[in-house]
Amino acid sequence: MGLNLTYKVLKDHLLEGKLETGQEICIKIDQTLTQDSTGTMVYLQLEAMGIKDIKTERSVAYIDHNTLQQGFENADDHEFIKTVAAKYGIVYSKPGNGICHQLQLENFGKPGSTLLGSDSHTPTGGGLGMIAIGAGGLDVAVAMATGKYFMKAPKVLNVKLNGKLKPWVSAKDVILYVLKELSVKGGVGKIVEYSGEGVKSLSLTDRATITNMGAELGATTSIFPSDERSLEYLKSQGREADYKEMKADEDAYYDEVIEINLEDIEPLVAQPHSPDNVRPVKELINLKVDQVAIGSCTNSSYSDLMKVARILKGKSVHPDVSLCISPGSSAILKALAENGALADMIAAGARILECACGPCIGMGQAPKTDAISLRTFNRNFYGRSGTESAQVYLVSPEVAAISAIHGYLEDPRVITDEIDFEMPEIFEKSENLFVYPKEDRESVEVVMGPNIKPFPINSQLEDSMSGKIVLKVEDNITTDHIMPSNAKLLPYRSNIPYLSNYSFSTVDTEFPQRCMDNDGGFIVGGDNYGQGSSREHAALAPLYLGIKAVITKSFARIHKANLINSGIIPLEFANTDDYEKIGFMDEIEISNILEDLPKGKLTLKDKAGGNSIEVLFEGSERDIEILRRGGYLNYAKTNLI
Ligand code: MIC
Ligand code: SF4
Repeated sequence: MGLNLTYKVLKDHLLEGKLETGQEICIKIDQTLTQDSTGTMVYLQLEAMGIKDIKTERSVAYIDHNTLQQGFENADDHEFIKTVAAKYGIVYSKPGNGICHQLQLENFGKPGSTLLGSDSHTPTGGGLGMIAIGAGGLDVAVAMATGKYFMKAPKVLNVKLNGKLKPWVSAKDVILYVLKELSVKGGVGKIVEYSGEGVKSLSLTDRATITNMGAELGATTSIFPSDERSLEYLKSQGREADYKEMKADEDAYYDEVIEINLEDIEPLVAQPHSPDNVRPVKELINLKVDQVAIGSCTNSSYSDLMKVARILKGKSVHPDVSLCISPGSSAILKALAENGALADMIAAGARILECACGPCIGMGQAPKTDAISLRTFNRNFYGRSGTESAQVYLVSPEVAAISAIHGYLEDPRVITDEIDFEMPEIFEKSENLFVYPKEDRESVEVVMGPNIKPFPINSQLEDSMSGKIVLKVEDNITTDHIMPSNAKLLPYRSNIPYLSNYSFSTVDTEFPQRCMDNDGGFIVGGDNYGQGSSREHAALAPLYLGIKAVITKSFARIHKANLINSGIIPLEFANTDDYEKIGFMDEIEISNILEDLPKGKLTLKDKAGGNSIEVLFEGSERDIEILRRGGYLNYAKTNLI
């Protein structure tokens, strides 16, 4: 049987291991990206590795998350990243230039290449035929230092697209449809590969919307073939030379196949508080809306915003609605300014925000108490908007724009006018917001302001551990629960001691203090624990608080890797019913760890209930060695560098 596209790219990049599903492989990483909120930690770790040069072809450091400079903290972080980038030969993207994934696609995306990014939506690059994976910061630092990334060869889920979308149905509805079908854990351990006749009808940025939100499926990444539409896009970015046709063999093998007829899809909405809680828009019309936010790495492309501008043209935003729009990149904003679309948005009453993540990560525009907020973003987890009582609904740009005018959730199929606009033949870019590294890097001095604090490093694994269950939580706990992000906390991403005071603060405010009082302990969780962000702070803050192991029904991929990288053992119940047998504040003990870990089976003794519970460790030999050494940094320093 022939190769699918995923395995073709993996094969071209294979450095170690056998390319068989489930086996650990090491692949060559061509490009990396970081953004500021995870980047400070990545570069502190890179510095700690003591290397001189990076091994990747292109590495870029973006500033897009913490762009508000209310105090010195964010500015300190930016300066640190800027100087570190100059030292190692990394391109630096200034605040205001745009959102990392949009910029990476426009400026550096290359069909057939690999990209590792310290942000979970790095799979956006899959729209251009790349294997683009989101990972924890330490994995990205190691990829820069060595050019290597270790992963389990994934299963490949083929989504075959037939037909064509109907008017007013968009790429966002396609991915919401897939999420409804597969759920937020449907993609775990898999790469989602799109194929079929329907692919041709989707523009490059449509494809990027779909691969971007594949992160919400829990998938390792998603990928589209690279074809004429990719060439068209690369031409418009002045990068025709980077084009390469990429597609699966005719008789390619797939572990699973699902078929979707694009004609069956209608405008959809993801209701609070999960991206897979999807329903047709038509069933929820008349929901009164307070805020509409358009933008984010999912839906802030030129064509997304042109559609919005055309819907708003000559109309007024409803008096009760606050509409804010954040363009994905400075090149897009410039094009909208030049062709008058920006003026149409402003005339309609939209608030134009800078080109950055903004409200998507709670950096400003927190909605009012109990607000209904419609967003074109990818996540609507509890509390993420910055307002705990807000209800966030995820929609397409078309639904967002028409709803902003009407003041309640509206189906865009009520619009009778045709929308039409031309794509620019070429996007003229101003390179002024990128800083390319200079030849002479020797003299660069890395500047670390007072906001930047040392990060915790674990010590060698001990053979037995005991302590209390200091927290017991339900299914689908997100990294936004474990380490919340909002305008008040984001400036402390380079300051784990401060941040750890807020770990699980929307779940249980006593958690950090309880950890201090009990000399750390253990966390028990349900299914899909740690879904969402790639932020390794969700492992580093618990490490700082003394958490030794996390026992769950199942983990989300990036968070599990981050726990291992921090030297915290991720364990799963052999029998998920045992979740009920362990109680909050029970005293537990796990012994014989060094011998049992390689066997993948450990015994947890619950001292209070007298129960012996079997727990599983699923990981490679290398993962076990990392845990033994007390984390990936210790391991990388001696084994990889
Ligand atoms: C997110 O969308 O949750 C973020 C903020 O981009 C995160 C990264 C972070 O927490 O800094 C992500 O997706 O990885
Ligand atoms: Fe930024 Fe939001 Fe995209 Fe995360 S999901 S990278 S916060 S725009």
